[in-house]
Amino acid sequence: MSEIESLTQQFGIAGKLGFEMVGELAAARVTTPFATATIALQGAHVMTWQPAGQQPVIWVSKLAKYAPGKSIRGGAPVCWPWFGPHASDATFPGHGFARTVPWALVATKALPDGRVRLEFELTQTDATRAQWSHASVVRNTITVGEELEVELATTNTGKAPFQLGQALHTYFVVGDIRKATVAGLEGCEYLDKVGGGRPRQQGPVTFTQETDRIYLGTHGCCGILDPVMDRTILITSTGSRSTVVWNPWIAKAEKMGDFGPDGHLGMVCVETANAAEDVITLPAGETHRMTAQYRVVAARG
Ligand code: TA6
Repeated sequence: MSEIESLTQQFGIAGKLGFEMVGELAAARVTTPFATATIALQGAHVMTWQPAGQQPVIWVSKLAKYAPGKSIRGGAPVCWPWFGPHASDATFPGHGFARTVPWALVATKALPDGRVRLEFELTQTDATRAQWSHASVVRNTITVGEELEVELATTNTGKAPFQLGQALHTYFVVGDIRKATVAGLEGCEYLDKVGGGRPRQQGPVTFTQETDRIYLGTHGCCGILDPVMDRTILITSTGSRSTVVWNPWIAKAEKMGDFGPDGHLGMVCVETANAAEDVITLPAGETHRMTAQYRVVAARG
């Protein structure tokens, strides 16, 4: 029996949840009256989400690669158990290993209100334990409906506290980054990874060059205002003290090689995170839950 057949037999829900290969990766395909979505088992990685009657909300590059051990350019990558470069070992993968290793699908459910929920658990291996020796369990629970809900839950199953950095590194579709803005971060201090320093955000975030900022002490609600697509993407979060805003702009996107021509124009990352000085110290036996909810509202009431 193939992996797809086995997944279908164990977790499929007729008319709502099936499984297919996307490139070399097994993926769940969710179909509800409210939205469709695809989620790769590798990384428990939401690749697409499109509410009914809407254009796609989650951006994925036309040049994205779908192969074991490769990070997908786009979607909602899970950055765990650290964000950015590893604190002491430059050979460890940026943003942690979670997004490029297999996760096990542990449960699926068709909810009474028509949404579909999938729960994934990262499968620890000798390779992951070599980079992260702390006893822990991490689950990513994704609920597909008119809103997309993602909950990243980390449990410390060991005997000592550990530090946890994490992000839902979500790429959103915008009509033209030069006209889009991000509201809700006004007054927050941010680590400017392009210009340096810790400025304070004045007014909405606008995009005229490479933008790579870790907003600190953020309060769980922001929005991407898109006048070209005439919509706002609302992002609400819990268990997150940082918000990362990123657009690589022209040179960085070209250098990365998997954005495609002018790929940077149609996307922006607004990441629900605990990064930099906002990392979490998780006591033994406790669970930290970080959630993000995405919803599209028409720009005009
Ligand atoms: O979240 C922004 C960022 O940290 C940028 O600095 C850039 O490196 C981006 O993530 C993409 O990282 P990736 O490892 O997915 O190519």
